[in-house]
Amino acid sequence: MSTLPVFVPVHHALHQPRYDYSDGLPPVPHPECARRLDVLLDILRTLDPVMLREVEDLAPLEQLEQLHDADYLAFLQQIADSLPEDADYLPGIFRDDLSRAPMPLRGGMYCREIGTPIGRGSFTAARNSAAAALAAAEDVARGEDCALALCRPPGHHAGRRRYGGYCYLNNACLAARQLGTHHGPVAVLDVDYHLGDGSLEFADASLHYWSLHADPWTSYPWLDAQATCTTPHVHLVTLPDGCDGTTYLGLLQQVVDGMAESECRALVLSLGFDTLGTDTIQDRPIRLEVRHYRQMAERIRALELPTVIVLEGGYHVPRLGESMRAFLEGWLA
Ligand code: OKP
Ligand code: ZN
Repeated sequence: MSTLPVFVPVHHALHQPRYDYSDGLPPVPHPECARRLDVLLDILRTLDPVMLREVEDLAPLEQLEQLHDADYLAFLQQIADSLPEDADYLPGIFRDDLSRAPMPLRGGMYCREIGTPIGRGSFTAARNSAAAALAAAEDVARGEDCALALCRPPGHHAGRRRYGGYCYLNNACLAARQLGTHHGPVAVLDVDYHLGDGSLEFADASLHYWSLHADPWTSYPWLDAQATCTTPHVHLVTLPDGCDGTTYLGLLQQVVDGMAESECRALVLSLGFDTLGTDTIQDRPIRLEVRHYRQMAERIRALELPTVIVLEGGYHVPRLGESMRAFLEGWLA
């Protein structure tokens, strides 16, 4: 059994959003908490094949600009720098173009929803999270068959000039672009509960997007995915309400078979554990159990593609560690 490098963004706790306003008032304590990574690290330290690698650097702005617009990145940097220590920033008005407005209003042209506040450390943490994904991609580009990045904050809802869904920078697509320069077309497979509407924006001939997700019309990100998706190279599977492990694994197998037929020779896996039946983030029920993550991993591993695994969601903190353990038991078997 080979060792698995696991990249940890050591500055993630600089990002501590206090409240999630996305379901209205009163807000709830923010589910995308630093504790998520603490419990994952607790379990990973007990696993023999895992080699933890701390990432201290921040993804360079020039590299981020290959995916995100420069004015968007400058906004994130400037608004974060302007904030006092304990503030959570949300824009007060939402329009397509606020480029002449004062900085505190400009967020309204980049922000998708009010569940994703910006704090003083958020952009630093997001760049550190992106750096972890890039470090994992570099390892795989150099010949490692798999590397895992414990990205926090997550990334799959972040678009070219949009943040939301707890995401600021698209870690998975950054990794895919990095990998693509070495491997040709890269598949991004997204098994997070939510459709990655940010990743969808980056799909093209060199980045194919495959996703299984709860109905995006009746759960976050609340959109008509087929209409949104204008490019080919996108394969979307909507999970039925109440979907159990058996149904899920059957649908996953169809996706995996399709990927095997595709020309992709490398994989970025957007791994979210919010498909777990007990995760209260869910708008519609998807009922996976911890043991199903093992089978999920076995099926994806069977593709035998060089793989970068990037953490996305998963908010039932007491079950997060065992979910990751089950996944890695399947992956490393
Ligand atoms: C981010 B990721 C549900 C509120 C949902 C946004 C969820 C973002 C999920 N009642 N708010 O894909 O895990
Ligand atoms: Zn999610």
